[in-house]
Amino acid sequence: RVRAEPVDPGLCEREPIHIPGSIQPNAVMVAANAANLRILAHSANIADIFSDGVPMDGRHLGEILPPAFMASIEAGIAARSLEDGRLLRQAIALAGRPEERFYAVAHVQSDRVIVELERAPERPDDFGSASPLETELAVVRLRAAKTLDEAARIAANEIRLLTNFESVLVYRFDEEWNGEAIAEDMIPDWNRSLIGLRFPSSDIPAQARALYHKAKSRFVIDRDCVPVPLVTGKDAGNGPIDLTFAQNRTLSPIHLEYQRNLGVNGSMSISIMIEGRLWGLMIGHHRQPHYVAPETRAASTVLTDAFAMRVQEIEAHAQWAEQQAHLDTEGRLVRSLAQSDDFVQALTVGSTTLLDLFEAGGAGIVSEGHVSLIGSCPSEQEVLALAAWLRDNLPPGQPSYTTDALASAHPRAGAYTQTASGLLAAFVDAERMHLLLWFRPEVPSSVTWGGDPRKPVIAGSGSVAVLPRRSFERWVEERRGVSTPFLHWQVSLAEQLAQAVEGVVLRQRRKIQELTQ
Ligand code: BLA
Repeated sequence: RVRAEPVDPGLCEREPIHIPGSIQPNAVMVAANAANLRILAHSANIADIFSDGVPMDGRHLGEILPPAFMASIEAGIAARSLEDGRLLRQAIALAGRPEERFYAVAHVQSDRVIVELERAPERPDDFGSASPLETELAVVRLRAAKTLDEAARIAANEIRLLTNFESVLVYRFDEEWNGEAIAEDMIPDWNRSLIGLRFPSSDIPAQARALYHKAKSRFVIDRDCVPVPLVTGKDAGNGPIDLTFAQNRTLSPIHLEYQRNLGVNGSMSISIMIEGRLWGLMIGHHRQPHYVAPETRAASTVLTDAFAMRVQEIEAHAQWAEQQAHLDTEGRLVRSLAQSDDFVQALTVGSTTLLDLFEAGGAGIVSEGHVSLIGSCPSEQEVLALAAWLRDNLPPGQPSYTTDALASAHPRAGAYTQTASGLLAAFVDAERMHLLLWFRPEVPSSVTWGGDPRKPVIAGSGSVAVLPRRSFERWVEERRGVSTPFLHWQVSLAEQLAQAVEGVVLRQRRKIQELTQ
């Protein structure tokens, strides 16, 4: 299988994207000491909003922000309700500028209060505006989706209507953090499609995924804007200003280069969280700069959460239905175990056998050197060699083992990939003298990548060490020696069954001891 490693994976992952030292120019930022509310840093464009603003260093936040907003900030600090990414948002007017509205966001990070003030941009036609009614209707449509694909299609469409991006993609991570665009909604005149394409994990490196796990969304208005640096005062406190939760953080220049290569200017990504895991991203693309109004940003986050909840419901229901059928089968096997002194016979002979579990092509038991096989399996010799390999190579105490590409772990399995590329093994005893095995056949498949995943970066020049790839040309990888994977619940069910077998093995042993005494 292709491992998607860049030239030096560390280079991408080491970029400290939470402390870029700059923000996007449509906002002004001030940071103050959370204990005394004295300003200790601000963005260099402070005079855009506070024309008498310089010097700011050491002034009290209350000198520049309206009393009602200050009261909410102080209450939030006291109640510790502005930490861990929780935001205070208010539309405010500033002294001396009654005709203008500013969108203000405040939060606390590392003992600092960070306040961002945003002005509506000059081109109102770029506004997508979300009404609560529209959002509600979108949630109703999402709720009606019966499958993951349908829910993803509806979500991409609704979020595009809401935000006016030219394209919205639902991007789903796999187990190795590669990702796939599983739904796409776009305007007809953009001659490009990313649906169905796979992208290597290095396109969204580990520290970015960790950040997206915490902070739920990012909006880039203009990829080519000049970042506004943060200016720190005499006493800026400990360390650089952490912008993990800042709404107007500038994004990694390497990523902006990637966007350029993709032909994207304004963009959005919203984290799709399912059961505390970063499941994917809702991605928005625009060929021109694109501003999304604050209410609309909030609405798209809500809608993305609604999508996440619907996916969780759909997946939980599908799993429940499937699990139910297997629980019945397992129940029958456990009952026949209880009535039998010969567990091999109980599990391999009769109307219900091991082969009825887990959609396997073959199943078998290894019991102290004896092999019993049903269905389509490797030979007895090969199964014995596999059992020995499992005994010798797994850490002690591990109750089971599963893979969907056996030959890449156990080279001798290369001889029988057609019958057994997938393996689920559950161990009856700690010494692994008794094993339950399920085999799945190879399912040849192809994965189409958006560019060659073996070359996610190209070497930069001068001070720039790496650049993202330029080409997103389709690159087809043929996958051999891979089966459909065994799922987590199937592994635990197999472990349970192995435990039930252990009882029978012990009973058999006692009987033999009694007879021989
Ligand atoms: C971030 N990379 C991202 C983000 C996306 C992608 C969506 C989130 C930031 C955002 O909101 O735009 C990748 N975008 C994609 C993919 C698709 C898409 C896969 O539309 C497909 C549909 N990226 C590289 C390389 C490096 C890299 C080689 O390709 C590093 C050397 C880095 N990507 C990188 C970094 C970030 C990122 C550092 C974080 C950006 C930030 O939040 O500051």
